[in-house]
Amino acid sequence: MKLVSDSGKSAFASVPTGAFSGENEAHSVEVYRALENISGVIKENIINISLFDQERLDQTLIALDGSKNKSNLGANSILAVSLAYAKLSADELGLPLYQFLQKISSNEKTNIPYPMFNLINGGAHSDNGLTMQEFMAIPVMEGSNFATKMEVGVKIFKTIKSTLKKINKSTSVGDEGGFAPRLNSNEEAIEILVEAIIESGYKPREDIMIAVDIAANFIPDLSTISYPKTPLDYYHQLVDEYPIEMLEDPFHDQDLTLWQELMNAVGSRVAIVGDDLFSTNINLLKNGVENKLANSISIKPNQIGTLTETIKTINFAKTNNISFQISHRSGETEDTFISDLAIATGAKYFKAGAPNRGERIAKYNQILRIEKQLA
Ligand code: 2PG
Ligand code: MG
Repeated sequence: MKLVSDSGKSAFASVPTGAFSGENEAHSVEVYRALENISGVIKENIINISLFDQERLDQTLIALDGSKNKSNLGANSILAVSLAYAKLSADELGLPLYQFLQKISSNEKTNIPYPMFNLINGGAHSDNGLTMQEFMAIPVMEGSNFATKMEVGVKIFKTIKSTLKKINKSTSVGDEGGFAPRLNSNEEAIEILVEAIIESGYKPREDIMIAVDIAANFIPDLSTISYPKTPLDYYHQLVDEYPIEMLEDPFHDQDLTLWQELMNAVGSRVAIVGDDLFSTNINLLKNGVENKLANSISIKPNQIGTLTETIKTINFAKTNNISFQISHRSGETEDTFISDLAIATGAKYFKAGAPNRGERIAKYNQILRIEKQLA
């Protein structure tokens, strides 16, 4: 959608969608309805709001919707307006978007995050039968900039492609641009990743860490992947055996005791990320902090529906020592807002899929551009 200011400047925003939306997420509506809502009732109610007051705009949108989960107007219509308004405000002030976002999130220091390259796709993002959803490489080499990390990601991506060719597996890709071969197990996917890291000339653990998004809500019975071990023991073993830095959504979001047990077992060694568990919702995160469910959160603006609420959740995470990744969705557009948001808020990680396919590359490229400006 496009927002125009009195001075004639304009800003565009487009918003993504997930393969499945978690139950706790804000609800989106059909695209045609979202567009109708924007050009109808939303336009009527925001036309007199001046720029630079993000909180006022977002509160107006929330009140206008009136539901608990943005299901009346749709989180997609609301977020698009919220993001376009931020872009337009930045432009009117003559600021790059990340600087404007840094200001409104009251963040003192920008940060260039670690990229999380999703190199093997499974779960709901492919039809290869892999139960876990994402197998990611995180270049962590001391002293390397984002540009170098990008090259490393591309190199490992290419190595996986030749490995798969050698073993006669498909090299077609899944929703997030990573390969989606039929493999025998989740461990086989992790092993291919580890081998590719070594073959590309890097040291697992020292240079590259691995993140796994289990997306457990979409695996009806977790013991099918962990058998003969319990899921808890199975994760413990994975962390012992492989250079794993992060386990995302390891359990269903109802099984809170298991989250706590995993935190007790390996929380000091790995990031345990609540994605569907928290859905970028500050109240769910508060409960997570109180009950020690996780030590990390995935931030996706469209899970909550406005920029103001997204920033509030981020700031709450920061004050409570919860690390965070800014994340894309499986169904993405070419919009690069999240790249600016990650740098502006000081995110530790940035997850935008494989270094492949335009909608993912666009986001990594925007980080590269800002890195250059900051240098
Ligand atoms: C996730 C996201 C992004 P989806 O689970 O972390 O990778 O997937 O957008 O399909 O929810
Ligand atoms: Mg996830």
